[in-house]
Amino acid sequence: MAGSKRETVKLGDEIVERGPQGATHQVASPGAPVLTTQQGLPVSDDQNTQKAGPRGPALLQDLHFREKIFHFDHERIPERVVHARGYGAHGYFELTDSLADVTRAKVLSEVGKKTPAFVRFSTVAGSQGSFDVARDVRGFAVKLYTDEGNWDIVGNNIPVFFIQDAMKFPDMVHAVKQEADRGFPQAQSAHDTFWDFASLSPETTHMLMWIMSDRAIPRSFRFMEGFGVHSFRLVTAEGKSTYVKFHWKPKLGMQSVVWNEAVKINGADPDFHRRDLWTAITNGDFPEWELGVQLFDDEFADKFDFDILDATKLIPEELVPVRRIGRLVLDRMVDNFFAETEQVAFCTQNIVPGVDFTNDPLLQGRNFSYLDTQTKRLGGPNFTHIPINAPKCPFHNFQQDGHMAMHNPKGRANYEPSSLDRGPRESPTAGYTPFQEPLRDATTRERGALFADHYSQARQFYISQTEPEQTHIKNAFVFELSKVEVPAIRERVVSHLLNVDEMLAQQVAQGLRLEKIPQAAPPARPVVSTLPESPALSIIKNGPKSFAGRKLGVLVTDGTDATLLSGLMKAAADEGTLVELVAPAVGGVKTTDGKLVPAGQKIVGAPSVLYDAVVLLPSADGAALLNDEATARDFIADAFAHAKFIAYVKEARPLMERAGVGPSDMDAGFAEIRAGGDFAGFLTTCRDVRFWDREKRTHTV
Ligand code: HDD
Repeated sequence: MAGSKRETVKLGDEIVERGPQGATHQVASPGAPVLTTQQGLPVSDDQNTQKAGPRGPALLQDLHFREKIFHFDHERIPERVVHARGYGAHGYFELTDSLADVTRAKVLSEVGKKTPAFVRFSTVAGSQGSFDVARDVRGFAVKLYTDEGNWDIVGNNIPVFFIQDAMKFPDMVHAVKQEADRGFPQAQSAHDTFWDFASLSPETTHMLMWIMSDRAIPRSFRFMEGFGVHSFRLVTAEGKSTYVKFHWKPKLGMQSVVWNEAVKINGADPDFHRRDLWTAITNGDFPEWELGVQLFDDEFADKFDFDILDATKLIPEELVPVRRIGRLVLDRMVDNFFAETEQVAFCTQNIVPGVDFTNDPLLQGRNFSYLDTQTKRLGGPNFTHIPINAPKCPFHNFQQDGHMAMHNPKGRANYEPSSLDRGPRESPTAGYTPFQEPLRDATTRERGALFADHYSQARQFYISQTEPEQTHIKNAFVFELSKVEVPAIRERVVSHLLNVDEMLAQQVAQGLRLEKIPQAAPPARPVVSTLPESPALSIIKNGPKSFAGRKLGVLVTDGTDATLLSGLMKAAADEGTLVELVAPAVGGVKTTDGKLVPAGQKIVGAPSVLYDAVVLLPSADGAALLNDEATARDFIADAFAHAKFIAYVKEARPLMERAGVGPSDMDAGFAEIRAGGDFAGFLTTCRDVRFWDREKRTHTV
């Protein structure tokens, strides 16, 4: 057949096979599989449709073409209505401290046991193809494949939520997503409808403080906390309940980017967070979190200033310490993104015996929504048959049929009780029994009285931040509200902020140039202004203890000092820091020892926003070559503006001046590296992540 004739040709340094139509293939290795249709029919030609003659019309009888295009046409499934953009990885959970005294859940009782896990991180508002570093909450959804069934902790990187009652979820999501008429903005809360809804819903105030903080622009999934958000219950075999809040604490400490960086990262690398997780795991640098629990009883719940059923409130760690009971390690990327990350179906209703729900009205609404949405998204009730969703423990039931049924009951009796086959039976002892909570009240749509306090914890969050963090919150409000077109909405937000912190409200009003400060919104309950600072709420106070897992961007040119470069590589390896060489060409640079050192990036594609700190190691000639390269100047100017630590050799100084960083700008965030340079000292300084004092000089409006 004409279509299958092949000849061998040389392409670059490779020998390849070329078909008559010009497409080239690697030379087939012996025993390589033959391409087939989905029915297993071997394919002779995958390049050309069947036609009536070489120039003739295509023939409908081409079954291979029809099957291929039909399948392609059906490749997409509905994206998640929220959390559409996400990234998942496999790993395990290992219990280090038993909770057997408060729960019958085996996964929380057997110390040392490793339970397989799958985690999906996500942004909330953006579509699947949006960018990673949006200002947004991050989803932190964990599926634990326990011996007693799948347990999903479907949480976020922020411990509180926008709303108190699931009834408001569709409104809140409609408001934050693209506006209904114009279909934009994408993956942003900085627009009228979001702030309109938020400013008319004072219960959002606490969450607004969090999403205007740097928590909403994490440096990486690896550097953020996770929270189960709601109060759940742990229950013993005897039916005794203890309330619990779940926390995931990152081993690497917390770290965020700054807003101007986020804006630029999204252009330079929209997959910044995905790439980070992929790189870390494929390099064997497995990210890890500790599972922490806050345990408390009814007596605490009754005395607490807030309702523990209200998901807009948290329990300060200083009041109920977080007990660390296990570790979650992510050590394997998926084999196929669609099969696993896209098809994974988290459901808050997936719990195990010994874990139970509370009457939190947000949680109870979620328990309906997740199952429902998977049916739509994954096409039917058998989404649990997809390998990523199937339990890893034995499971038996009489549910049958439906689209794509993969696990089908065997035998005659597909029901119980039955006397015909010895099928699965219920177990009053092993089975899940709901916590027996007495029901007291008459049917109502009211909320608990304490739910009406919307400002006290918002204030507590704000006063717990360091000065740079407070400035970032203020700047974020000003940025977002400056994108809001309706002045009344801007004023309404300020009227709520007056109940949080008067100075903050004034600064935001000033940043927006409001002519007069509006009146404070009347609080539905008096604001408790005596809540003490909670250091656990600050990122900077809980930052890294080392520079491990972070990335250095090193500007090199021909003539870069080979000894300095190898000293830097060694110091970075000792600290566990990744190094990426940024050069005029990706092929690399010739260092002083005459060797060609390959680069990781060409300067035009590697702005310094992609790195946690930078090192400028050009030769004098190399620096002169870059003098008129705008991206090289931006590299330095941005590193300076983003308060990064900068190490440099004296040869870099003219280029630094050209970038607007002269001798009078050199602060303690700079380190000059001389012959035999001390990179270890520089990397120790980098543990502080940024030289925050500089920000006051670089961001003045
Ligand atoms: Fe939700 C997805 C987290 C409230 C309805 N939610 C979803 C995901 C996360 C969260 C992490 C993505 C899971 C994945 O990676 O597949 N959601 C939360 C948290 C909430 C919350 C922490 C408040 C504490 N969610 C919430 C409410 C409702 C939903 C109140 C509806 C009443 N959420 C959904 C959903 C999604 C979802 C529509 C979309 C895709 C999916 O479930 O699988 O059912």
